[in-house]
Amino acid sequence: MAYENILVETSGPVGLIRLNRPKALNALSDGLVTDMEKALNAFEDDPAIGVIVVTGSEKAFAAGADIKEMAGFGYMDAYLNDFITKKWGRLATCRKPTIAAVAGYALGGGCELAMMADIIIAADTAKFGQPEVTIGTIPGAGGTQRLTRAIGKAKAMEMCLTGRMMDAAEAERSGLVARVVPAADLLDEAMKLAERIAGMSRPVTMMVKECVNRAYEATLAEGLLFERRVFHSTFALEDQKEGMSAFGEKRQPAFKGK
Ligand code: CO8
Repeated sequence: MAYENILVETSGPVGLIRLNRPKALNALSDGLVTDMEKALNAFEDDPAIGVIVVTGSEKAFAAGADIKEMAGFGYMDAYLNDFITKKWGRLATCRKPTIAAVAGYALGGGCELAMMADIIIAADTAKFGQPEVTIGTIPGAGGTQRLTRAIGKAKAMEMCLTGRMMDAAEAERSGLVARVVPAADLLDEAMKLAERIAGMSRPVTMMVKECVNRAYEATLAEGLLFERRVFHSTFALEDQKEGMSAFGEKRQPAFKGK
C-alpha cells in the first residue's frame, strides 16, 4: 500500500516504518498517524513479520503533534474525536516487539511515540523533550506517565514543567533509551537488533514483551504470578523443545514459531 506521510519497507522478518514529513520535522498530523496505524495493522497481520522498527529522519524522529493542525481545536473536537487515544496508541498495543530508532528531535508527541515502543535506540544526535508546557498545553499521549516510569519523578517533572530537552547521553544514563549509537549507524544497529529478536521463537518474544509490560501495571506479587504462568506455558511450545535440544546438541536452534 502507498502512504502519503510514511515510507514502509520490509527486510526479511523486520517491518520498517519511516515517518516522512520532512518539511514539518515529521510533525504527527492526523494523516501521518492514520498512515502509521494502517501500516502497523498490516505488519501485525503479516505472519512473515516478527519485529517492527519505527524511525524518522536525521534531523527529527518527530517534533510532536502537528501544532498548526490542532491550534484551532475546541474541547469538543478533541473530546468527540477521541483525539490521540484511538490512532496514537496503536504502537503501544502491538503484540509483536517494536523498536524506535531515534535521531534528532523526539519532542512532545514524538517523545511519547518513541516511548510507546518496547525499545528505544538513540543516535548521539537525539534530543528528547516534552515542550507542551511552552505552548500552553500538557503531554497527552503518555508524556507525564511513561516518562515518569522510565526516568523517575524528579527528571520527568523537571522536563514536563520546563520543556527542557534531554540529550542522548542523559537519556541513556536516565534509563529512557537502551543504547546510544553514532548517528550514521542508527538504522543499521536498529535493524540488526530487530533481526536478532526476530530470530528467536516468535511466540516467546511476544510472551517476554507481555510479561515485561505487566511490570508496569501490576503489583510485584501479581506480576510474578503472571510471569510464572506464562513461563509454564512455554513448555507447550515446540520451540522450547527445539531450543533446549539445540543447547544440548551444541547447535543453533531452528525455531518454527510454534
Ligand atoms: N507541528 C507543526 N509544524 C512543526 C512542528 C510541529 N510540532 N515542529 C516543527 N514544525 C515545522 C515548523 O513550523 C517549520 O515549518 P515552516 O518551515 O513551514 O515554518 C518546520 O517544521 C521546521 O521547523 P523550524 O524552522 O522550527 O526548525 P528549527 O530547526 O528552527 O527548530 C524545533 C526545530 C526546535 C524542533 C522547533 O521546530 C520546535 O520547537 N518545534 C515544536 C516542538 C513542540 O513544541 N512539540 C510539541 C508539540 S505539542 C504535542 O506534541 C502534544 C502531544 C500530545 C499528544 C499527541 C496529540 C496529537
